[in-house]
Amino acid sequence: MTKQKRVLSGIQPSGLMTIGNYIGAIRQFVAMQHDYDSYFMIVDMHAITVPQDPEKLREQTESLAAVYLACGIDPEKATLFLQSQVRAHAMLGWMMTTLTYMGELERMTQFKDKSAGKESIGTGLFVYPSLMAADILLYDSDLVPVGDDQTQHLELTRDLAHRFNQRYGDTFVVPEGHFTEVGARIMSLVDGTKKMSKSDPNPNAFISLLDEPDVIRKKVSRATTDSGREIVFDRENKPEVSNLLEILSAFSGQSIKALEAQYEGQGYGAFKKDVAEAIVATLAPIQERYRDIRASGELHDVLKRGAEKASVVAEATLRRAMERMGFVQP
Ligand code: ATP
Ligand code: LTN
Repeated sequence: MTKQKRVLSGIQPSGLMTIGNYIGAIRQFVAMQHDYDSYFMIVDMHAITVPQDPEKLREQTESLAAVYLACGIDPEKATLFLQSQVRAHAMLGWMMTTLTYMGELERMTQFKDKSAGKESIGTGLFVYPSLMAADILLYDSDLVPVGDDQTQHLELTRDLAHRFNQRYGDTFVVPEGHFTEVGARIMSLVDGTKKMSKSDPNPNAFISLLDEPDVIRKKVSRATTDSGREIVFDRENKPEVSNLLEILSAFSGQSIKALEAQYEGQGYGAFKKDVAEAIVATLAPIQERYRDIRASGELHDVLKRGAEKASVVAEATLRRAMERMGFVQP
């Protein structure tokens, strides 16, 4: 029997999960857990690269763990864990930081976006990609499913793996990114040129996985659209309508081509209604499971078992890397 390939990914507990995270990330994780040896984590150490209120961080971390489970991650199939509960991330993160060049980090668009206009920028935000590289390399990950906003970070991870392997001898598996075609980048509902983001200060810009049906309907009906009438996919000239088409396609399973044909000659009103209802229908059962999981108290057990399993793999890789780099072993 050939060894199953290993998949690993992570999401920050930096706010309520959006439908962008669902389409671009979680939905893929759920599908992949059946065919791969899967590790999914909540990257709480990445979340603190911008200021977080401790109580809120704890709540958001638990909420995200429950969302993973509610969306269909099965802890019997996949290892679900908190990054901060596997200490090897901090150590390998530091080792990776020492291999990373300033110029490489200065080029990262996520850093540029998140630091723009801020006066005091934590150095953690700057070295974030080196920690992400450690997250991935610790598990000998073959595939890393992420939205296309993570392309640069993944390229750096591959470069760092090569650099380490060249300097110290073959140590790390060089991972591949795995990007979805439909929905790789869901855009903000108020600005079709900006990514939908759970940390957007304007709640009308995103739909959270836990939004009530009426809130979803309201947000979609108020979503920005251009003054034309045509429902066609044209990212350049009609970014907002294209985004809604992409969302409807992801939630209904119909191709964008088929949707364009279906809505030919119709106005935005009926189209937006269908977009909202497709989202509501998918999220209703997820929300119900979410409430059950939060009420059951099973979360801590699942996370504890996940961290134990992840630690075994991560510690073995860390030991190998430390030895190669020249640390004295106990
Ligand atoms: P933040 O606002 O805190 O930066 P985020 O909403 O961008 O958060 P992350 O935690 O950075 O989300 O990302 C989790 C996963 O979801 C990643 O794989 C990312 O690529 C994916 N993702 C995030 N936003 C979108 C989006 N708008 N469309 C598709 N995928 C997305
Ligand atoms: N940077 C990613 C989150 C992240 C991640 C990872 C994703 C941190 N470590 C390891 C995949 C693998 C983001 O902002 N979406």
